[in-house]
Amino acid sequence: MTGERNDLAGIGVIGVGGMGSRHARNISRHTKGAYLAGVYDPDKEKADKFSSECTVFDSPLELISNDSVDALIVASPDVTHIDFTLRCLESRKPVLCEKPLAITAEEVLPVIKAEIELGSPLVTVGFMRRFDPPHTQLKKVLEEERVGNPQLYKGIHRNRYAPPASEEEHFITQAAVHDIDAARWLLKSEVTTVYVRGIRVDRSLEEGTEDTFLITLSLANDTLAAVEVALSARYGYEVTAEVLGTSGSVKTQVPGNTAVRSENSRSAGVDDDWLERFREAYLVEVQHWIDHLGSGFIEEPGADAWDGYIGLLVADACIESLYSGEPVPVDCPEKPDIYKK
Ligand code: ISE
Repeated sequence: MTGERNDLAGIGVIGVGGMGSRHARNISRHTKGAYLAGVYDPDKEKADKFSSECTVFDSPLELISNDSVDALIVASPDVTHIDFTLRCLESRKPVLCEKPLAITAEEVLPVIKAEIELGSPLVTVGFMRRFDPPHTQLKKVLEEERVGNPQLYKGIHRNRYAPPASEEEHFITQAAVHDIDAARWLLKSEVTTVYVRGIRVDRSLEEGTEDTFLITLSLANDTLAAVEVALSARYGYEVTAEVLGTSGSVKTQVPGNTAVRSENSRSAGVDDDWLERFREAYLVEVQHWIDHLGSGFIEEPGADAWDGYIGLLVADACIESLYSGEPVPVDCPEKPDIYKK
């Protein structure tokens, strides 16, 4: 490692809003094998909160190129993800980029080209459900064939309030992209057709802006996925996954929400947001990333740039279906060899 502490990887974080701050604090306080070498955020007040723990850089490019930084986490606004990721590849530094990797699939192609030229993946995409214990336990049940062959994935993805996106297509790329990746990952197949319908639940949103979606995915191995993405659920934040197999079904169980009985009633807590619900997943994800940082490459990425690309290819089709009201086919290209795990 070129980091200042030879035995530890120096990690830089670009963007220290809610998500980036969580990554930075996980690196700085809760992981092994790495230290927080630097942060950048255009909001100096947010960045300066880390001035006692690391160098606060005045520019993202200075952070990326600094010798004390071995690898980077990109947690800046979605529209900046692809450019910062490409900059990290130019410096041959592994990068964990928050989802979505870009706004459209086409924007990801230069990253795929760059990694093929480099000869190995350097990019990991932050599909953290792949590290979420309720999801990994469900995946293990499927791999042990305890419910037969998977046939149908059903997902619920509810936010309290719609994320700060202006149009519904951003809701698809910012939120539903998780469910698309979960369906591909759990059913181990590629999407061939999408059908998406939407409604507006939050009446304070502009008329015509939809915040609640039903997404149906058909996959190449004749399996199906049905996902509800409800971004104005108000009561709390919930993500669940269930897979029906040929001899049973398996469903995620969310730990931690105690059941309270009092005054002739029973209640259980519901998480407030993704930072709370996926607290452990983010930690497991970043520790896995650190453990697999090679010099100039990443072994066994959780989700790689190809997953980021295909997720956006499906998201593009979901947006087209949402607006057309028709099913839309998805033509997933052949996976390049460097992404074949
Ligand atoms: C946010 O960026 C996330 O990644 C959350 O997992 C998702 O539930 C939320 O809708 C997104 O805005």
